[in-house]
Amino acid sequence: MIIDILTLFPEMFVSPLTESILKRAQEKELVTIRTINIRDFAPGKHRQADDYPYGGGAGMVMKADVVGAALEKVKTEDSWVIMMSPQGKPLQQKRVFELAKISHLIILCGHYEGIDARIMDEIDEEISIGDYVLTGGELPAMVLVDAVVRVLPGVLDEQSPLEESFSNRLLEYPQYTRPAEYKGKKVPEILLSGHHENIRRWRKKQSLLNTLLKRPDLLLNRDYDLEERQLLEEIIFEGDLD
Ligand code: 4G3
Repeated sequence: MIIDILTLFPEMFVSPLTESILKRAQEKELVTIRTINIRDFAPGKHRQADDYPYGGGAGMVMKADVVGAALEKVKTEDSWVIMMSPQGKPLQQKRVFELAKISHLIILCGHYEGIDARIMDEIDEEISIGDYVLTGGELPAMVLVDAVVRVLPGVLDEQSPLEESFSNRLLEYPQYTRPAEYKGKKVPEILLSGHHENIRRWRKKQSLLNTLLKRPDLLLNRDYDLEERQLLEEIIFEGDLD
């Protein structure tokens, strides 16, 4: 997969892309991530990439001709062009898995009050990372890149992204590591039992309980297998829900 990020601030991406899992994924050539400076496509000695809005008002608008020239430079037959925007469809894990199958993603980061509206014909999809406004699309682009790259085959050592929270649409069960006791709190005994089937069932129940308490909306419009029905019944009749 190739990801091209079009931005006025390529320096913002340096450390997120050169640390930890995103760094390893690039070293293993599972993904090529490039940043393209939109300002490089601004003509003249001033390299002006933004201008005052027609009709007046606060802030600046990114110029369609400059952004358009940058897009034309990187676009190919296989490109899918995404713009990070508060007006986009809110990103969910399901869309992350779909985007991970595309060979060439181009991510356009708007800044200021946005980009000249005439660029919209050249955009395939607007994506939002949530209902709030940031100073630019760079942080949202990093969120999107991180979410997509982590589900590419070979990026994580385990096959965990397939059976995790939000892909089976339940929150995660609690995790514990050493020490066996912290501030008087012991690790649940079942995790030390070595009984893998009991542990699996306990974790599933904890996931259901966690989801019921923290994100009950995720339990609606979901299919339940027999075990999940039994576990939910146990949870309800044990009654320690508070
Ligand atoms: C307005 C994305 C602002 C128009 C971008 C870009 C939040 C998100 C911006 C535009 C952003 C988000 C830049 N803020 N919720 N700011 O994903 O095209």
